[in-house]
Amino acid sequence: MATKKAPAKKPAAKRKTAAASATKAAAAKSSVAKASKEDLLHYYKEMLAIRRFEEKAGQMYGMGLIGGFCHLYIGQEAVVVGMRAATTENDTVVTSYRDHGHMLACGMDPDGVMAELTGRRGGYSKGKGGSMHMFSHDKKFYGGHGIVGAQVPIGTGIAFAHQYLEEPAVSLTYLGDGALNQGQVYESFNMAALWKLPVIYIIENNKYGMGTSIERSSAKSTELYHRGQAYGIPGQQVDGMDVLAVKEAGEKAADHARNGKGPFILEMMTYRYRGHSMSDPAKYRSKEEVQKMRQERDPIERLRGMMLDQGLVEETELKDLDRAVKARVSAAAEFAQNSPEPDPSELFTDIYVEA
Ligand SMILES: Cc1ncc(C[n+]2csc(CCOP(=O)(O)OP(=O)(O)O)c2C)c(N)n1
Ligand SMILES: [Mg+2]
Repeated sequence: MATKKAPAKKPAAKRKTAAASATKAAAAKSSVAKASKEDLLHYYKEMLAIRRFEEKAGQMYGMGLIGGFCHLYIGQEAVVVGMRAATTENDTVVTSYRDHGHMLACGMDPDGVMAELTGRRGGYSKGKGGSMHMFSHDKKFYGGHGIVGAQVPIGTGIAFAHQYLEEPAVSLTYLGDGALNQGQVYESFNMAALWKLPVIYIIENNKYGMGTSIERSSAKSTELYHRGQAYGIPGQQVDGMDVLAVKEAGEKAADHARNGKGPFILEMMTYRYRGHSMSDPAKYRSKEEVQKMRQERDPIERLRGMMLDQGLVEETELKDLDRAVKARVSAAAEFAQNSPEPDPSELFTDIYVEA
């Protein structure tokens, strides 16, 4: 029987990236002029609130008040805050286990998030879900998923629901650079493009999937925004450490998805300062690399410097804001610790939804 010969692979160097549908890197340049002082202060406060919340969570984990898995978002704050600024309250969010920042950016109550982290009754899942399992139908946050890449078909399904129900909403589906190598991501891309679903795939490229660098896990290009090319999905690479650049790119992507043009991919170039989770050997990157990123690219310091340089705010105004944010986070930690643990009778409740 004659067998079909697989076409010979071109040598890697000769294989070209036909970036036809992908717009070229980082078009978005920050422009303070486009945002009001109130807007800028709001973004600053939102990013700072996530940073302080996560620092507190890290501290409480160290004190044994939080158990199980806990993945901190420190360093990546500009991504969710910029995307939130670019979208509406009708838009839905789904993400991975690195999810506390997404919840806070969606407007979820820090008390409920911290209480869930500490396994208390006042938590979003009554203390029975923990860090990776919180949801808020009210705030349109659909998890919090521990299986790498599994949130992508879910986000695509939510986009299908938006289209089917004729809702003017976009599904913001966040995933990591590591998750992008999962097969179900590409099944989702195909369906989303085929049915022109209103979804934005936001790749948070923090350069590592646990201890594996993007260079070690990519067969060809380490630029991820053109991974939807085979399906005709446009993509853009964005400076994910610049909240204004994120907002600008997010607006463009949301406009595309909301107006029936189908999915869009945003590759956010970002960085996590802490380990993958609370246990991390930290052997896969140097301290200098982390330090350099913190010093040169930090999204909060960058916005702070920008506002001060332009004379938009006084140091004292920012200090007052810092104090208010810290006090809010302390109150959340207090609430969590004062909330009782779930009653043993709750062990088998909320497992199945009766339909
Ligand atoms: C299907 C599956 N495989 C492996 C794991 C173990 N795992 C947890 S997180 C992770 C790395 C994912 O990295 P990335 O998508 O870049 O997200 P980041 O942690 O950087 O936010 C892996 C391999 C898992 N949870 N699920
Ligand atoms: Mg990653």
